[in-house]
Amino acid sequence: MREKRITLFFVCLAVCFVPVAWAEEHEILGIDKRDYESMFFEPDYLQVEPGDSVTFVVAHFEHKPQSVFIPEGAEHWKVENGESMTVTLRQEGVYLFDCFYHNVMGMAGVIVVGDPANLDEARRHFETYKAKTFAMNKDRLDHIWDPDTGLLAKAAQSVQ
Ligand SMILES: [Cu+2]
Repeated sequence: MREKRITLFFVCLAVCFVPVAWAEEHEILGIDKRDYESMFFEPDYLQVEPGDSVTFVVAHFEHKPQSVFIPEGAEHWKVENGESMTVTLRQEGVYLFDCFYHNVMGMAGVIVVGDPANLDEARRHFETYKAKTFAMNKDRLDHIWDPDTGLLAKAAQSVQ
């Protein structure tokens, strides 16, 4: 009896801790102003594994991070005014998010979960979105989206 209990205890322990050890937690901050930059996310690019979580941390009500483009089968998110919100990203692919209030200033970012297999579709969406949305800082995300030198191009190469 006692041995069974001890075995059960260790099985429970394993079940409890194994997923925690795998999934990583990340943070993206909404920043108002630093040096000559204002209204941006830090980091504006994250590469994570399926099952990882990302917490959007905003200092006050003036930021409202939300998903803009997501892989098929994933779920959209919208952070309430001034709240922090954690999303768990299980679906692989490229996610585009922005700030509801400051997307016009180029306050946006990208998360890649695992394999960026939907990159072509995401890029088409981003080009249209950028032309429609960004009035300022139009080149802010070029280091991510540039077809040759961008972080997404490198991410796609690394999984091939
Ligand atoms: Cu904002």
